[in-house]
Amino acid sequence: MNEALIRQFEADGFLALKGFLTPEELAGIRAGWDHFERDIAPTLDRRQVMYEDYADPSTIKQSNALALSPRLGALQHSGTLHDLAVALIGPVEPQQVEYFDKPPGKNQPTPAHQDGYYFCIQPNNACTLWIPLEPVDEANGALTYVKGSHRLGLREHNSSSILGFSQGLAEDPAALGELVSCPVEPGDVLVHHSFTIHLAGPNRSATRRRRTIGYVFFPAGATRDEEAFARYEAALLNQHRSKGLAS
Ligand SMILES: O=C(O)CCC(=O)C(=O)O
Repeated sequence: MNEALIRQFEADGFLALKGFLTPEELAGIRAGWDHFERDIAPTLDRRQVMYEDYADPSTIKQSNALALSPRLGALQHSGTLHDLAVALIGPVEPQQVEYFDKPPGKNQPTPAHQDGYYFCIQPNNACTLWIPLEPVDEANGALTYVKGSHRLGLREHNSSSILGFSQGLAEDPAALGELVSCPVEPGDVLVHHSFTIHLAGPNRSATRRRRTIGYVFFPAGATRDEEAFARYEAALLNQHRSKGLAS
């Protein structure tokens, strides 16, 4: 990874890497996703795989369990994604592999948030790599960053009603910095720091999905702030209870 990109990540808190994955790497990720969707997702519980409509599998929207698909899990530990994370934050402890979709016609935005609010770690110097499986633009919910917001530290969050995002930023993100929307194509990779504020609009298209995979890397040796994490988990459970996903 060239030094200029590392400096840019440090300055902006995110990177948009065009054509980062080879066609072979992308094909492997797609195959890993297909295996997860077809064979693994149906065996998981309602909190491990979330749907806009639990009666309709085509409305799958989110999961943190993609590492259960061996091809996806393997990429946490070696290869270009792992090496990218190491180049940006130093030695890593790979965490969950996530799925973010926005089924057409369901109209759910991604509330502005900092991943670090959910992670509750010290040092909170993690990164997420975001990998689109299809073109993502303004119509189907491009990811938008607040440039330089990783330097603002952890901000206040409130409970959100959006399934999959139990917490949203308490402030107006536009008041905190320049909003940079990042349209992407398959093969591109977005990376953000755990303090970088990000959000996405709803999928306004009638037909297109918006399938993306997120690799989370903590810095090696990070410790959990157990009190903050317990608060976060309680808020998450509350949201899931209010939606009938937990008792
Ligand atoms: O894909 C999205 O809408 C949200 C992604 C996200 O929050 C993340 O990758 O940390």
